[in-house]
Amino acid sequence: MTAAFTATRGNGDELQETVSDAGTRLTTNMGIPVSDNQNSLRLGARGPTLLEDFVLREKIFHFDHERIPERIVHARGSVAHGTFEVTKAIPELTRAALFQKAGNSCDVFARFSTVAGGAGSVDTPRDIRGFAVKFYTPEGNWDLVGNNTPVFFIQDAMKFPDLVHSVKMEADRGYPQAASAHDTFWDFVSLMPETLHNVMWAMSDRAIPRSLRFMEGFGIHTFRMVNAEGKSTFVRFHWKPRLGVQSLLWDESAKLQGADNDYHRRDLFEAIAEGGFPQWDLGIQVIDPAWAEKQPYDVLDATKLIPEEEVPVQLIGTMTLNRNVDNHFAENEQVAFCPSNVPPGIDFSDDPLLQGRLFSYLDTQKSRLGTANFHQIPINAPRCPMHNFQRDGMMQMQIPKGRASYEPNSLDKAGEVGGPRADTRGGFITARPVTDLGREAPTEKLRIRAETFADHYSQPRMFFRSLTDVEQGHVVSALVFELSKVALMHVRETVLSHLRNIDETLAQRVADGMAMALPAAAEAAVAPVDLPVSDKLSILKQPVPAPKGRKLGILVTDGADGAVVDALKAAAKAAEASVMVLAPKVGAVKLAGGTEIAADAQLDGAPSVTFDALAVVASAEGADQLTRHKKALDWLSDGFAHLKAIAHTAEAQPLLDKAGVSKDDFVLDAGNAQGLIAKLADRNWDREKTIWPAL
Ligand code: HDD
Repeated sequence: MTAAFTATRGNGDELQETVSDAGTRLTTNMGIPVSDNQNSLRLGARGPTLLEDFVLREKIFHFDHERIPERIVHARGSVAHGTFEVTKAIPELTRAALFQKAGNSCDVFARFSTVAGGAGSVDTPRDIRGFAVKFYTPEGNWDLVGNNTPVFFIQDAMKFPDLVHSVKMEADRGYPQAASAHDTFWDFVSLMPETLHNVMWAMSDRAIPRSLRFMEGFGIHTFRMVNAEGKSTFVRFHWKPRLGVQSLLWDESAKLQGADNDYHRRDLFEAIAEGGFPQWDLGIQVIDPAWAEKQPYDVLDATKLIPEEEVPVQLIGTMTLNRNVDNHFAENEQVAFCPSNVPPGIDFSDDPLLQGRLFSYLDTQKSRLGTANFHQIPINAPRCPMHNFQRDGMMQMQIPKGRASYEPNSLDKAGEVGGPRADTRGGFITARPVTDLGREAPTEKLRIRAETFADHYSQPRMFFRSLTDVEQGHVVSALVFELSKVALMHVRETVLSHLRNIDETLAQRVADGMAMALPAAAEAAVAPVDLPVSDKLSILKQPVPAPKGRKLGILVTDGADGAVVDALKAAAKAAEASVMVLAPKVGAVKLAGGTEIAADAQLDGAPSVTFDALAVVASAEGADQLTRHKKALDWLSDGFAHLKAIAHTAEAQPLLDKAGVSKDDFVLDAGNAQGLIAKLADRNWDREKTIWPAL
């Protein structure tokens, strides 16, 4: 076995990160050569298997232990390696070495996840997405463990186990998997109005992203940056995708769960494999304490966002994901994120949710990875020098030399290696407690929730009212869908009573959607106020993103015009979009003129939900055959219902008619390749009104 060493500890010792088995001899784990990997050792050709067979026993023993406990939340994740480059130095805010100079860079490892489902669940349920990034900085690892929404469900870590128990599969029946549309989640929501803001985001299009590449990320909590003089500044972190933000439609995301369980994981992997490296800009909102003091909410409250219109996001760096993992288990399953990993210059705030997280992650990694030495697993190991006196433990991979395993020691005076010493200037110094958010310095030990955290309705109202009519309609439909699955009537009613405090029309529409009467409004601890709308919270108020990174599906039949296919492919390529050609049979399509081309996929295996826009390049005969092909009709009628652009040859018209595709601005001639590509990242929202009943 040959080993390629890539991660160094900087002390001369190298970590084995990747192994290549190419051209090697098969051995047991102890290196004993194996002569036969097909047959166990038995007495005679048909006799009993022998206990003596150490090759079989070791192989089965290892297999029996191949799994580690899955994460209690965020079990299903997709990962990639990349780099982070600083685009704006911010020494005035932080002493972190990484941010001292524009152009500084470090390796990163990103993991995106769904929250509620198990590791083997689907990619496109309605759910919040995790957005965790490990920066291997020159001063140790910084883990920014965020989500794709700027707020969280609860204000205090004390409630996290309850929140998670309520949303996971119900305890007695073991279902539903990866879904919030059930009694226990909504029961919890109905009793905990602080959840409502994140619930509104979860019911919006944000919770069904088009893919991981089209999501924003948020650090959520207010963090602190500390400069070389020890001055601390409160900040919030944002990730802005270069490809823009886009979501699926609910029907599309539900159908994708059957069409491609791995839709998001595949999308990320393929984009990187094909060189379409996704990028996000990292931004910060710098919070002025005097401004914070005047707000009707507390910036230490993780259920509140800070509108970008009020505090603009300043971009400070760019992440580029450019390398797929070599091994899903070694990297995705074994990566251990801990919000407590911060380099000098980045620090925590007193947000009570964040404070609880500082304990939970370190603790959970020990139970997932089985040893306090999980930091030595290559994906978790820092890429800078790491020296201390922590010793031993299960799965210790290092062999520390010498007898200095304690400090202070004076062994160096006797010519021995005395080991590392604390760096009083360069080391991490916890920021002094601050009262500069205008709040009182803590004096008593109290088990209470601050009064400044008490308004649970104003920001959900702001979020809802910041959306376009189309987006508001989606929130209403999602609430009706989820609450209709709630069997406990009193829970439905209590949720409606909270919705009234968010927005009366919202509550009325949801009640109407369930044919229920509106109950009295819930009693609010603090009466909600009308905050200014924030256009940045809406996806559809932003300009339509470029077609880059999107996917066009071209359905081709025998006798089709190859020049039209080529023109569509060329236009997509020029726009850095990808193309898949599909045909009724994958092996070959005979184009007009007799040329044969192979398709990339069979029609049955590539439903239109997996594409951003569609084209049908068919001959009259080919189109006629497809009018009797259920999958071809579904392909088009789904694409039309999902508001996608559809280009087609004139010969395909009977097929479109049968599939119920009627003429509109997004139904184009297949010869208009540029027109189609221009609509690749867009949807025809006007069409929605004619297809989906408004609630
Ligand atoms: Fe958490 C995992 C994000 C609150 C306890 N969380 C986890 C992951 C993400 C988040 C992205 C997956 C990490 C990975 O990819 O390995 N969590 C958040 C955000 C929160 C949050 C954005 C609020 C702002 N979490 C939170 C609280 C607690 C936890 C309040 C407990 C007190 N989270 C965990 C955990 C997990 C986890 C149980 C499960 C697996 C893991 O940590 O490594 O410890």
